Amino acid sequence: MEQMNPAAIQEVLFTAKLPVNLSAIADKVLHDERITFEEGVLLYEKGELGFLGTLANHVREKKNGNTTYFNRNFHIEPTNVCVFTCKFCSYSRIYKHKEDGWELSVDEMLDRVKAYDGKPVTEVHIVGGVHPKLNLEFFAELLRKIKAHRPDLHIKAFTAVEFDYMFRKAKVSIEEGLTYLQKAGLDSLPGGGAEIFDEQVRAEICADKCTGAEWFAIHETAHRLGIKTNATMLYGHIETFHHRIDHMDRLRQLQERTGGFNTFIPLKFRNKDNDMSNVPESTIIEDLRNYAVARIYLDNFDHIKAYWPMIGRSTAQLSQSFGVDDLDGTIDDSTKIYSMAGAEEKSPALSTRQLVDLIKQSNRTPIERDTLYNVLNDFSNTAFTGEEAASFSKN
Ligand code: V47
Ligand code: SF4
Repeated sequence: MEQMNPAAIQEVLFTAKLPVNLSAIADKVLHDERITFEEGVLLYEKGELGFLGTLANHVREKKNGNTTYFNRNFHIEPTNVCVFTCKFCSYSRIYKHKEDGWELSVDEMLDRVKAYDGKPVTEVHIVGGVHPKLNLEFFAELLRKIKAHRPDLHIKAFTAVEFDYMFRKAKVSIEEGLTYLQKAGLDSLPGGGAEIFDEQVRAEICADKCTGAEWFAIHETAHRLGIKTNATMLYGHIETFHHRIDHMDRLRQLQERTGGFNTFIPLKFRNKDNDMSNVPESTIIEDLRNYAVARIYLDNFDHIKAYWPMIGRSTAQLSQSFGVDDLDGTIDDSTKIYSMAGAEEKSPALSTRQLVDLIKQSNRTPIERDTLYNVLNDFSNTAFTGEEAASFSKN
């Protein structure tokens, strides 16, 4: 796919007879200038899908060319028991039906890791509920055992919400807690728990868990310790466009200071079986517009990731023309947090071959990355045949 030059894009946009303020924003984006908070809100309010996609695709291709990244990972969810009561959560079981709660021991989780022995996965993603009985030492032991078993497996683990609770209970500072877990084997942090940073929205949808400021304190400390992190945004519920830009603006500011974020992951709110089931879900058009605005606004983030189990395979394909350059991983079918909330993919497993095909069908170049975006394999010319197809598709 060949990239159009900024002048050609400008001409196309000009013939579309844009309002003056939108064409001024287009001009800035095409000349690599940062857009303001107000301009971000205006993009959400006035930007048509095609307009936003054209600009976002320009930024995406400038940063990442035609590449779409993926990684080979698997998820472990230690427990779905949680002391918190986020209204959007379909997964936590402490206040609801405790009988379908689960809680894995360290050895059970190690067995899940061992199930991938000999398979070409590079990352384990560990996130779960906040169980009142599991503590810092339990998780440190888990990390140590995983590293002892498979030292090259990157461990991306625990949201700021889990850390906040763990460190308070252990009466250690964020720096002490993260350093301790880093020594035990923690490599990077996923982006969960961010939701929407605005204090009033948080009070409405997740009043009792860590605040936005606490989320930032954990991510900033991680960056200072050399630990890369991700950032998410749960969108499409009660928040306004202003709240979304405020969320991204806070992230853009921290990224400016530390450069410690790997990727931004918009998470579409799903409304099945939770206390916000009365809130309608966003349309696919809004999902694509949201990826595009994120790509344009977060000019200091290298990557925008679409979490395909949440939005489904077809939207994941489309998203690659609206700023997305990363489709997360092959994962497996053990991830419950989304399927329980009504996500598109009930059993979200994609083999490497299926993920590669999905990217190729979108005319993008499939590149396997590790967690830190080092390139591992270019799959553009890989023919999956016979035994190779079978072995690749195992994870
Ligand atoms: O913080 C919970 C979200 C997040 C719902 O860093 C929901 O690579 C939609 O952060 N509808 C946890 N979303 C998962 C997470 C994540 C996922 C994939 C990749 C990475 C990464 C991180 O899940 C929570 C919350 O925002 N969530 N319930 C729901 N009903
Ligand atoms: Fe607990 Fe996380 Fe669900 Fe909130 S989103 S209730 S913190 S599991």
